[in-house]
Formats: sequence, C-alpha cells, structure tokens
Amino acid sequence: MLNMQIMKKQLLTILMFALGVSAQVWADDKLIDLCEKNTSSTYKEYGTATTIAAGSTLTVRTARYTDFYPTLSGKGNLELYCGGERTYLGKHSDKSYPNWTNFTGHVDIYPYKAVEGNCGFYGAVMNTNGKSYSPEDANPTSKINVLFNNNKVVLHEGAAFATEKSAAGIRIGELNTEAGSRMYGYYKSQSATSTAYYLLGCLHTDATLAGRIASVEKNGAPDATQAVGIVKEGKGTYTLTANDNQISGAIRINEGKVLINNDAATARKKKYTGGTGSAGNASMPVAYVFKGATLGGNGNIGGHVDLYGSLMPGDEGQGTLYLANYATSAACHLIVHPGSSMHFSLTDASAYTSMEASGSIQFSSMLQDFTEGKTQPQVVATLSENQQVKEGDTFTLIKAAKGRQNAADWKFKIVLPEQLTWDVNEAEENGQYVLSVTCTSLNQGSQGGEDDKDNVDDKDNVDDKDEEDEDDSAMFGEVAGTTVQKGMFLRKYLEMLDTDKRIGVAVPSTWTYNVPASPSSTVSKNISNNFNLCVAENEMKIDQIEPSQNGFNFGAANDLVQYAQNQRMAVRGHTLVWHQQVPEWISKDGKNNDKKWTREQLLEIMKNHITKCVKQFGSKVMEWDVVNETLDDDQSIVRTNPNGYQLRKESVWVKVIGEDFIDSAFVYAHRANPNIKLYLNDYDCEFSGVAKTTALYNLAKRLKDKGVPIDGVGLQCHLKANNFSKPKLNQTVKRYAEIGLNCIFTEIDIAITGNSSSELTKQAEVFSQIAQVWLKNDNCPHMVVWGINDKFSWVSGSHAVLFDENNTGKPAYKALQTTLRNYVANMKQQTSVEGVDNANAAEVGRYNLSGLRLTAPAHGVNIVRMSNGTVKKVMK
Ligand code: 9MR
Repeated sequence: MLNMQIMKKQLLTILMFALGVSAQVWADDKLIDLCEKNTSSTYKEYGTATTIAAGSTLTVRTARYTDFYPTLSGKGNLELYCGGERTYLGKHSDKSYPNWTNFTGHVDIYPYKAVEGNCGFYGAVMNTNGKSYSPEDANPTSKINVLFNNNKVVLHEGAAFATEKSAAGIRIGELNTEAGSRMYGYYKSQSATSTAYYLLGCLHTDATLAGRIASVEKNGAPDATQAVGIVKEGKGTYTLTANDNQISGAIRINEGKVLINNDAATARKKKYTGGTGSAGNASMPVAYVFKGATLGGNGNIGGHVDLYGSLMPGDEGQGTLYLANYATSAACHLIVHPGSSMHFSLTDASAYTSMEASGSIQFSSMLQDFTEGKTQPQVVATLSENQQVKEGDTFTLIKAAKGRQNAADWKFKIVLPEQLTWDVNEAEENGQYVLSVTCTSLNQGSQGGEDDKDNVDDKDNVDDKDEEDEDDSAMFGEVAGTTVQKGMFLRKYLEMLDTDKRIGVAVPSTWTYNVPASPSSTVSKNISNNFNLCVAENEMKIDQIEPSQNGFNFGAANDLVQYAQNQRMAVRGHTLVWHQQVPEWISKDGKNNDKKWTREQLLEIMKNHITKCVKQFGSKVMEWDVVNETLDDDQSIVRTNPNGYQLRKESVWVKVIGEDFIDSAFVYAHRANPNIKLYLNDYDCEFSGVAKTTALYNLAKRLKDKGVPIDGVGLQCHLKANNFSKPKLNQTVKRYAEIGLNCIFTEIDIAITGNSSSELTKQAEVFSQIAQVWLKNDNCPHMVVWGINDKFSWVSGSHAVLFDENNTGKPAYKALQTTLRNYVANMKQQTSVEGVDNANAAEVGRYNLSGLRLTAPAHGVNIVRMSNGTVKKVMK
C-alpha cells in the first residue's frame, strides 16, 4: 500500500517536472526511492521543493549516481540511505547545492547497500558551487556550503561524508558520527594538493565524532594530498574518539572546546595514528587553538599544536594528553603564543591532569593577528572540587622530551592554587623539560593571582572594537566658511592642491563600451570629468596585447592611452604577468604547461612580453601591475612561518619558472623603463590581521630586501560593504610605509545587497573611508575604482561602483565629493594659517599625519615640531 502511494507520488512528481511545475510535497512519513542501477551518465535525480513537517520523517533511498537537490523546509526528520559512489546532495553537473535554510530538522545518514553492494563508499557528497575555501580566507562567506547549517546530523556506521571539490568548506550545525563511519575530503585521489574542511558546531551544542576522519586511500593509506580538516565553531564541546584518524588538513578550534579522547594506550601499542594523526606536511601543526578556544583530552595528538588559546589536558579532572605520533615516531611540539595558557586540575597525587610532548615546547611571539605580543604564556593549576592534596604531594604537570626551546627568551608564568603553599620545580636537564609542583604546606601560599601587573595583556587586533581609530577631523572635518565648492567633479578637488594624489577608474572594455571611440558620450564624460587616472579593464592584458607569439597588437591599448592624454589623465598599466587571460599559445588555461615550455623558454617569453609592452608606452603609462594575483588563497603558512607566503600553485608561471619569475618580471620591467613605478597587485590583502595580507607583505618585503625594483603593492579592494574596517586598512598601508613601499588601491568595488537607500548609504560610507585612508597616507598616491557604472561592472548585480546603470552619481559618488571637499578645504586652511611665521624657531622634526617621521617635506599636510616647543601643521 505504502509502495503504491509512493509510486503515485513519484508519477505525480515526474508529471509535474514534465509540465515544468515545481511541486511542494508535504512529507508525512514518506519514502522517496531513487534506487536504480544508475550509471555515471544517467543520474537519478530529485529536485522537487519539499517540506518535512515536524514529527514526520522523510526517508530517501539512493543507489549510486544520484542527485538529491530539493529545496527543503520544515522541522521533521530526514533519513538518507545513501547508495554507493555517489549520492550528491546537490547537482553533480553544476556543482550546486540546494537551499535548506528553512529546514531545521534532524538528519540521519545511513549506508544503503541493497542495490549496489560493492562500492568504494556509501555516503553523501557535498558540493561547493565550484568555490574554493581555505580556513584563513579573508572573505569566506560565499565559499562555504551551508546546506546543513541549521541541522543536527548523525553519520551512522558504514556511512561516509565526502566533498565534491578538494578545496572545500562544508558547514554543519551539529555533527555526531558513529564508530565505523568515515569523513573524507575529496573522494578521489589526484595530483594537486588541497584540503576539504568541515566546519562543525555553529549550533553551539556538544557532539562526538567517533567515526574515522581521514582522506581517501591511495596505495592503502590516506592520501595526504586530498586532506581533510576540521574547523570547530560554536561554543559546544566536540569529542573525538576514533583511534585511526588522519586529519592531515588539521583541526582548527576557533571557538568552544575539542577533546581528543582516543585510546592512547592502544594507539601506542599498535602504532595507530591515534586521535588526530599528523598534518599532511608533518612540519606544520595538526591542531590550532585560537584565542578563547580550548583543546583537551586524554588521547594522543600526532602532530604539533599551535596554541593561542587554552590547552586543558585530561578530561573530567583526570588523564594525560600526549603529543606523540605512535605511527611515525616523529617528535610533536607544542608552540605557545603570548596570552596562551595551559590548565591543570589537581585532586590528589594520583588523580590530576598532565601533558607529555614527544617534542619540545616552543615560544612564538606572534599573536593570532600576526602582530607581535609580549605576554608570557601561563600555566594555571586549580584544585578540583573533591581535592585531597596532602603535604608532600608532587604533580608532574608537563614533560617535554626535547626541552623548552630558546629557554632564555621566555618562561611560563605559573599560577598555583592560593589555598596551599607550593614549590615549583622546572627541571631542564638532559635536553628535557619537566615542570612539577609540590605542595609544601596546607597553609595559604602566595603563588596565586592571575592579574600579575608585569604580565602585560596583549591586545591583538582581530576584534575591531579593540582598536582605536585615528582622529581624522583635522583632515576631513567640515571647514566653516570655506570657498571650496560643494558638488564639483572629483578630480577638480585634487587639482586645487599641489598633490600627486590621483583618483582613477577602470575604463570599460572595448567589448562592452568603447570609451575612446566616443569621448563625448555620458560614460566617457563621467570618466574624463571625474578621474585623473585610468586603467584598461582588459586591453593591456597578455591575451589582448600578444595574441600570437611575438605578434603584438597594441591597437586598443594605444587608443586608450591617446584618449587619456587628450583628457589629461595618467594611465596605469594592468597587467604584465598573470595566470588569467593568458593567450592559448602560452597555455590553454594559464595554469598548466600544455605547450611544454622549458623554464628558459618561458622566461624568454615573459621578458619579451614585458620589455616590448613597457617600451611601447614609455612613460605615458606611469606605472604597471607587473605581477598580478600570484598568491594562493590559503596562506595558513604564516601561522608557523611569520615571514612566509604561499604562491598560487595553479599558474603556468609558477609551475614552469618557479618563484623567481616574480623577481625577474620586475627586473625586466625596470630595465625597459626605469622611470615608471612597478607594483605587485593582489586581492584579499586589504585588512591587517588576515593571513593573506601578511603573506603579501612578506613577499613584497622579500623583494624589497633583495633589491628587486618594486615600488609598492596594489590592494585590489574588491570588497563587501558589510565587511570593511578602516583602521585595519589604514594599518596595512602604514606597514608598507615602514619598509619604504607604496600601497595603493587598484580595483575598488564595494558590493552591496540590493540597492535600498540603507545599502547605498553603507556603501557610500565605505567609499568615503577608503578615500580617507588614501588621502592621509603619503605612501598611498592612488585610489582606483574598478568600473565606471553598475551596468559595466564585472560584479554584476552588486551595485558596486560610483555611478548607477543610468550613469547617475550614487550616494557613494556624493560621499567622495564631500570627503574630497573637506580634505581640500582643510589643506587650504592649514596652508594659509600656518604657512606664515615659522621664522622664530628652527624646525626639529617633521612627521606625516600618521606620525611617521619624514626625512624631507612630503606632499600634503606635514606636522612640524619647532625648537621652541610648538607644533604646527603645514601644507606642502
Ligand atoms: O573586470 C575584468 C573582466 O572584464 C574580465 O572578464 C576579467 C577576466 O578575468 O577580469 C576582470 O578584471 C580583473 C582584474 O583584471 C584582476 N583582478 C580581478 C578583476 C575582476 O575579476
């Protein structure tokens, strides 16, 4: 009877599909059976919007090759019986996943072997919309699969989770896994190394991961190139109990707690990988514990632990946490950062918590946001509720087989229970470090107190609220009675000053709108009236300029340069070396070396291109983006190597020439014209505290230190209005000033959601704040908007630039007018007031508004300290 009903339902569904009607099925203990012997070319699919009413269960059975992608809603239960390789929760063809935002029910995932009994795995495959995610991504919002965001999910014995892409982010509100289940990353082995991350816990609940977490097998062992990683979110506690995990993409505890509670004794005996295994690159940490989060347990962690937050060995007042890899015997280190702490619980001499590292304990002064800190790491011991500590009891809290590294530079601040008196013994002998404490008296002692004044609390800058913005009122405050007009074209304001500041725009591509061909059109006029700098959106890229080897086509680029000259605009060149918009004769996709160039050949190709391109325009192009977007999105490396950076792997330039293609590109460009400025351009490097921002700085610094002719970096600024911080942008710019590099904004667009007046106002504020950072920093001469109107902007539908589809100035445009007007009015006022009488006293120091000491007067406002003690603002 039930089957009849289901058949009817299916027939109805098929009919509705055929008619193009999307039906809503009210599931009331229903079964959707998608079982057939499907093949890779005939997927069975279900995509009808479905509500699972509270109290009811929707059961879905699949064979292999199934696409299950209904929009789901309701609070009922979903039972997924997954057939072998593979049940997509989404569509395999376009890599999409459905919207389950309004489905808040419970989900059980079981294996289903009735139809295909011999498959590699039985489980759900998660799509990513083709987006790559990495855990330190500056802008992860749209890159994470949020299908299970609002669900509690159980992965049952025999079932698996896998991801469709190797660099994936999959968020699950709550996940429990049974022993015998498996969490994979990408389900196939392949040559490129990537990590798929499961972001678990945003529902703030507790859960247990008893199943195995390890990537797909290759030659009988988990393949580290298709790594799987865990990101712990939310306030709850997640307990890992499997004894053969290989979490080669590492566990990152952002919030809450993770307990590693595998059976360490058995792992030791049988040489199992244990609670975590090691990171794919065993020199990298396998666990990162961030500020406010905790790692604990009584199992073993088979790699290094990077500690910004708390380590709380043991569980429920007992047990030892081991940093040991019993499978490989490699030494596992603990890296403690300023502000980190280790917590121990004491009951009596036989019941207390402790930790043992097979490696060393190391100190890194880097804070979580990559700045430097001073606070010493703490060891805190507390008495448990049922403590029975006796005089003479000794507690060995920490053992590190390879000692405490750089012991002279740092030490633990040790905080012991005040109720008793203690003796602390830090033995550093035979290359080992052992910290033990002995109760010497049951009388109150004096070792307690966490508020030691010497232990300066480092404020890292991760949280915006921690930061103080500078007072910019002297530069951007309204000036009463000024003669500087309101509502002028943007460039007119700059032209009232003796300044090298330029405001720029990317000119639409010839294939959307040919600006040079119609200089008096509204679009062209908006460009030439408002901007004194322009950049070709596409016409100076390699595929346009050198469509065949040594066959140069400068036509469209020449037209643009001529147009710019006619309009008294400067030109910036974009871009000489990039992995995109590469002509096919170099590489079909810009990533792979399908033409089999040798390093020497590709260097020669690059040199020829750069030299001819730069010489063609001479100094009519005042600066070039020499290398564009060469950094990888995943810059987790800077956590362990403060000077590190990771280059993009999928680039023909990186693959064939190697890292020094960057050095060479700058040298070739400089030789072709030593009078122009050369930039390294990239995205997602705008805000301090972000891994990729640090990576770009590290790469630029490396080039600068080596004497490579680099003048600065370009921050693209493809941003979202909701995700902006003026102080963090300002900090980034200033950091480059310290090493003598410019830092400019090269491709600004500010995406908003819809174009309501509140969104437009938010966007206007962001544009204004970017402009303020531009104007007040001497090493930031240029600010360039990426596109002239919302119609031609590459971020379609995001209303991201200054003019709307009808070429009317938006609130953002008006905000820039106001910011520029205030700036100019303030400059002029300061010039006229201050420029008069500094004859009385000698000048003893000159600074820019950011407080940086200047060796010579700089354009704009200078703060001058006179020998008679007065301080003046003067304008140059
Ligand atoms: O705006 C450009 C768009 O018209 C092109 O189709 C695209 C091709 O990759 O490039 C866009 O510009 C990019 C710029 O050259 C480099 N940074 C990112 C920009 C937006 O994608």
